[in-house]
Amino acid sequence: MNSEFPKGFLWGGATAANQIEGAWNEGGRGPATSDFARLITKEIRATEGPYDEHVPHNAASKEMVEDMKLHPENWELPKRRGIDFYHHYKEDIALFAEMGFKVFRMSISWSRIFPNGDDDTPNEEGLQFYDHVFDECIKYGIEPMVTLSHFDTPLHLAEEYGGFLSRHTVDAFVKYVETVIKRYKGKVKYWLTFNEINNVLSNPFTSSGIILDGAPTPESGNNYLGNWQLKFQAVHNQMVASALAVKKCHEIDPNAKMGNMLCRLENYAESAKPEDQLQVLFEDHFNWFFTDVQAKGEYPYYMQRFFDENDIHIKMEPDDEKILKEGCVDFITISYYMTYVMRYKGETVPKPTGRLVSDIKNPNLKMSAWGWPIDPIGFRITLNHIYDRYHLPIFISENGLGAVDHVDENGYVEDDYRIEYMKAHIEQMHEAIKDGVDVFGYAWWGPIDLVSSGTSEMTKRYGMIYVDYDDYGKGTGKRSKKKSFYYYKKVIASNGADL
Ligand code: P53
Repeated sequence: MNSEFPKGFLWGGATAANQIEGAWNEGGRGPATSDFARLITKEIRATEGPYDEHVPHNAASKEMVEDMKLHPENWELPKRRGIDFYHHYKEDIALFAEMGFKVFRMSISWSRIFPNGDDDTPNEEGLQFYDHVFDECIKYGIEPMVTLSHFDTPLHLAEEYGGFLSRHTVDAFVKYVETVIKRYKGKVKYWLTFNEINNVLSNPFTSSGIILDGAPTPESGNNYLGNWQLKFQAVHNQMVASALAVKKCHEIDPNAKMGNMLCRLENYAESAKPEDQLQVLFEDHFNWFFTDVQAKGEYPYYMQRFFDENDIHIKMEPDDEKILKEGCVDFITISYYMTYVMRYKGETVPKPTGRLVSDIKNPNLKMSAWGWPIDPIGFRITLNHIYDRYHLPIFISENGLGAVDHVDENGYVEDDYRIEYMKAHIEQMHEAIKDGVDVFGYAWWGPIDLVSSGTSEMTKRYGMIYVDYDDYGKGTGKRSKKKSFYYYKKVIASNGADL
């Protein structure tokens, strides 16, 4: 068997506008929900509980948003700063090119194009910024892959319309999509609709623009994040928006392709008890559901019982089912970070947890400093499951390790732990390809250090390029190459043969 990856394999890295750009109020950009995501440090997690359990992921209530507007000095809001990619994109893309990137996954900030999300005309300065970014990529032969919405709904749509709870937001999204696909036709061939669409369940604020009443408390935990009726309605509207985006893409640019993006949760049973395995099935359904609709174009049979027994009623417009059928994605993308352990909860009908990290530890796996289990073999398993289910080409839109890096006296980071993680995951991805799974590319999450999505920390670094900023935006912003930079460069140069 060939030790290389398939010819033309798209090696590269992935980012998101709200975690890198900064310049949140420059160039005519309007505010987005991500500008109201607060820093959640280790100290805050220690007093308020792990962020995914007690401090809801990226949540902001009406009261918090108001206070952040009136007293921004009282809040630490790192996504407003990002890593200042807005002013450094040339330098950063040159470094990606030096590593040999074939693909750069990034997102467009919707409120840079339409400051309120639903303005009559687009903001030309915002459109020009992305023209420059794409031109820079193309100059080096790097294919841009662009996420249309990555956890940064325009704030105006969130405040006035409840974000994706309203069809007004769907219409505004479609107009935005039409605008950017027309503008960047010929430059962008790969598009993705909603980043980790399933994270609506745990992250309704930044993801879907749903602002809830009342501040989260340790007691309220994830319940604070709204009821299922609300969230599944927003999900439905986003599914329709996603299908309409696929249709627009095909109409406007027949050479372009549109993919989904699922945060893949691969689940293991805690024991060989059938009940634990049943729990795996339940949890799997809540994860597959999103891709089943986006790739197969209809609601899967298993959701009906969940909806019926939980009194969930999805309001559909007359054409919705037709739109979903006609707007199936061309390829599948996933983020893969870890696996989850399931124990039976005694329910006949499942309840989605909306958890981001498993509450049951897997004793067989090591964990990252943020408690994320490291499971390369799970990656091979998950790729086989996906291909078996959809038979569509797969792109890995995210995989990576968040870690604390130490800069030595020479200003160098020897991140062998990151290299080890990368090597193990690439090896297992290769095994999956040998199994017959059609994987056409791999994007490392955060090839350059960026602001964390979940906690807004800079301390949680993913990069092969170090960025000299701390959690509070202090530092020079200087970029430097870590040991993993040279490793990834070698991997790409050998098309995966030299690991
Ligand atoms: P951070 C949780 C679990 C898995 C993926 O996450 C997740 C999250 C959200 O925290 O999100 C994706 O920065 C997301 C990226 C994000 C990345 O994973 O919390 O698409 O925006 O940065 C890593 O460590």
